[in-house]
Amino acid sequence: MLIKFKSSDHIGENQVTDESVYHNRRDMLKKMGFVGTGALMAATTPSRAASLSLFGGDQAQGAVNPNLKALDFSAEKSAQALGQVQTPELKATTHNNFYEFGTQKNQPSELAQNFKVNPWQLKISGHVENELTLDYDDLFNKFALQERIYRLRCVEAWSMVIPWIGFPLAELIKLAKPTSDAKYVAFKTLYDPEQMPGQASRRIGGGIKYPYIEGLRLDEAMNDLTLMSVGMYGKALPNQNGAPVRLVVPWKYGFKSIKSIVSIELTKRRPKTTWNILAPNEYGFYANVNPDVSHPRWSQASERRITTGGLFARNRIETLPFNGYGEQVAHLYKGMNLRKNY
Ligand SMILES: Nc1nc2c(c(=O)[nH]1)N[C@H]1C(S)=C(S)[C@@H](COP(=O)(O)O)O[C@H]1N2
Ligand SMILES: [Mo]
Repeated sequence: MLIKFKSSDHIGENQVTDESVYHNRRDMLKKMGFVGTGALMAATTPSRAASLSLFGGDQAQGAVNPNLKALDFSAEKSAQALGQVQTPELKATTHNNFYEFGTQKNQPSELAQNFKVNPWQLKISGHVENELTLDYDDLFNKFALQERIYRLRCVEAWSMVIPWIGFPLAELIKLAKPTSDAKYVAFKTLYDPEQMPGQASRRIGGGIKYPYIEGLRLDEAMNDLTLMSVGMYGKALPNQNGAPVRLVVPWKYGFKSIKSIVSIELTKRRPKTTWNILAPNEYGFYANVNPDVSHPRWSQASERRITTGGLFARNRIETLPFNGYGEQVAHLYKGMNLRKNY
C-alpha cells in the first residue's frame, strides 16, 4: 500500500542551515575560541559557511578512520530546523553502494577502512581553457563549503535524507573555463585494484568494468543542485561514501552520484556510463528519478525511506518525479520524451 508523504516533508531540503542554527554555531565556535581566527570569516550569509573547521578533537569516528575531519557544520540542528526526518548517520555510513569495495551493502564500510584518500589528485581537462588539478587540501579550501540536505534515491528503490557538505560543481567548471565545444562532463573514479578489492576480483566487484565512469550534460552539471561533496554529517566523507570527493545529483538515481573522483573531462560527445554499458535496457544515461517509468524488473512508483524506523515511521513513500526537485530541474528536459530518455 502506498502512503502519502506529508508535503512539508519534501520541501526545503535543498535549503541550507537557517540563521538561528548559524548563530548557535558561531556561539559554539566562539566559546571554543575559533571565531576571529579566520575560520568563519568566509561566511558572508548563513548559507555560505566557512570552509574547514579547526577542530582538532578526536571525534568518535576519528579514531577509526584517520581521514575523518570535522567540518564546521551542525548538521543535526539544521535538519531539525527544517523539520525533516534525516537518515541516521550510522545507516548512511554502513548501507552503501560502492562496488569497488564489494557488492554487499555492509562491505564498503568494512573493506574501505584503509583506503588512502590523502594525497589525492582530481584533474579537470578536455575542452577547457584552463586545465587544472586539485589536490586534497584544495578540495576543502578552494571553494566556500555549503551544507545541502538532499534526498538520495537509489534505483533499487530505497532512499535516504543526507546532510552533505560540498560546493556546486558549477563553480569548479567555471574556473576551468569550458570552450564552446564542451557539451558534456565525464567523470571517472580512481582505478587502483591494489586498494579496491572489487576491481581486483570480478566476484567481489560484481562484474563491472572499472574504473567506474559517469556523465552529465553540461547544463545538468551547471545546475545549482549539482554538488561536489567532500563531507556529510558535519565531517569529511567516510571512505565508503566516496572520499575524498564525490558527485551528488539529487534528482537522478544514485548511481549517477559517482564516488572518489580523479578525473572530470569536458567533452563534445556524450560520455559512456558504467551502468548503461552493463545493462542499457535497464539503466539510461539520464537516469532521472521517474515514478512513471518502471525498471524492467521492478516498479519505481514508491521507495523505502531509510530512517530510524520505529513505531511511527512511515517507511514506504511515493516516489516523486525528479525526486521532488522538478521545480529546479524540469526545464532542463523540456520537449524531451522521458520514457525514451530514461
Ligand atoms: N565509484 C562508484 N560510485 C558509486 C557507486 C559505485 O558502486 N562505485 N554506487 C552508486 C550507487 S548505485 C549509489 S545508490 C550511491 C550510493 O551512495 P552512498 O553509499 O553514499 O549512499 O553511490 C553511487 N556511486
Ligand atoms: Mo544506487
